[in-house]
Amino acid sequence: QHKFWETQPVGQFKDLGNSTLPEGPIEQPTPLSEVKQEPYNLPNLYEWTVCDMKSDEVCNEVYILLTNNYVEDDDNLFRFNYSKEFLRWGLTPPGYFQNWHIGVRVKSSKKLVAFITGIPVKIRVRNEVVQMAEVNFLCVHKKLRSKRLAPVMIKEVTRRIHLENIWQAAYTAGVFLPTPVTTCQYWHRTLNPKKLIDVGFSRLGERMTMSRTIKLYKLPNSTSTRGLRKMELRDVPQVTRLLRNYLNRFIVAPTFDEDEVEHWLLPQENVVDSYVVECEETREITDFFSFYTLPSTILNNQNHSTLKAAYSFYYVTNRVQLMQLMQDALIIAKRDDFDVFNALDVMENEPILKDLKFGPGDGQLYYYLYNYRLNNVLKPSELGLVLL
Ligand code: YNC
Ligand code: MG
Repeated sequence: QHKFWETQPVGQFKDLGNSTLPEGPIEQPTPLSEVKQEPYNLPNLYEWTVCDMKSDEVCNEVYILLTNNYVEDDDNLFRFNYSKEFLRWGLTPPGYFQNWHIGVRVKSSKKLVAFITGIPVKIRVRNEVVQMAEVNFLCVHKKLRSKRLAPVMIKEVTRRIHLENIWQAAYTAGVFLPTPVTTCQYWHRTLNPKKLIDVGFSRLGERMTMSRTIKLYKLPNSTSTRGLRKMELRDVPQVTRLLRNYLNRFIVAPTFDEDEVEHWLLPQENVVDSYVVECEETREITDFFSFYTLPSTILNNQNHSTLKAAYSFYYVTNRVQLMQLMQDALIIAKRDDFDVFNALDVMENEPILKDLKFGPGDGQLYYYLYNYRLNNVLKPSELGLVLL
């Protein structure tokens, strides 16, 4: 069934529901001297390369590979189009390892044909904070598919992570593998109905006209939360405290320090946006939300070439209801010309999505942990982790 995944320290299908197995690491760390010191072998025409994402030239090569070969929806209408600035941001958080940004080139032409990345992250699972890697952006050029290159890429990134004395990882995928921690769903809130219908992202509902649809998705012109403003550098300590505290309510969630909050949440144009609610009397920050910018290329449409999508990221609610905070996020995204606002059913999202006129997407997003067993499958609402 899964010739590769059956050999890996991940929860296996045959062990599902077997509660005699202990929670936690599946395999113990080995001494670093026993970790394989040389890279795995690639087929002869190819070679490994480390991708320096701070180099404009290399970043552009990665961008081109992903733009043409990365994740598409089930109907092949759209393909993720991560921007260069986004890729650089997503891959260079505090403490990142450049040699976890792994490419494969054709030896003769030096053309970049495959990619995989890891970044370091501390993730709390119940009461245990575990140093992990987040593995993402696995991509093999369309012409090199189904040649078992992906397992070599995964083993190589694993080896380099082990060499930093890190033994666990978190990752998400649209494919079902042994075995998900939880299964999530994307929900989509239409902001620009006409365009979404034109490009086949959504359809006109039954007995709906375009003008009724436009009216249905209309939003107020201005936000309703008093004291709402863009996050600034000076907010980092307060946002860090709020977020650390808020994320404690989930079974699996990252723990961010101030440097990480600055990196992941300080607004960057066309990459990430964050807003805080500042109490007008005390000047304290009470609430906060963020979203990232991830456009998709629209494949084969005469009139439109990109879909501008916002993705709900981390947030904290205290004084303000999540429903109101998220509605303000929609209003801001609409003002900033996004076509659609997406959110997973993680954290406390699920109960508010329908009321805010989000509709469920097709396809699932599966969350996985490498070398860490959980006794039960989690509910999406028990998860406080959002990957890019
Ligand atoms: C996938 N997405 O099951 P079995 S998500 C993990 N994640 O192995 P081949 C995947 N494994 O089942 P292809 C996977 N997709 O036989 C496939 N696999 O055991 C497994 N698509 O390899 C698959 N990006 O090379 C099978 O397949 C084996 O040529 C087959 O290449 C796959 O980034 C892929 O969707 C995905 O570019 C590269 O289809 C290719 O098809 C492609 O014959 C479009 O591979 C883009 C796309 C995936 C986005 C992502 C997360 C990746 C996580 C990888 C696992 C990390 C584990 C933790 C490592 C660190 C550990 C520590 C410490
Ligand atoms: Mg392959």
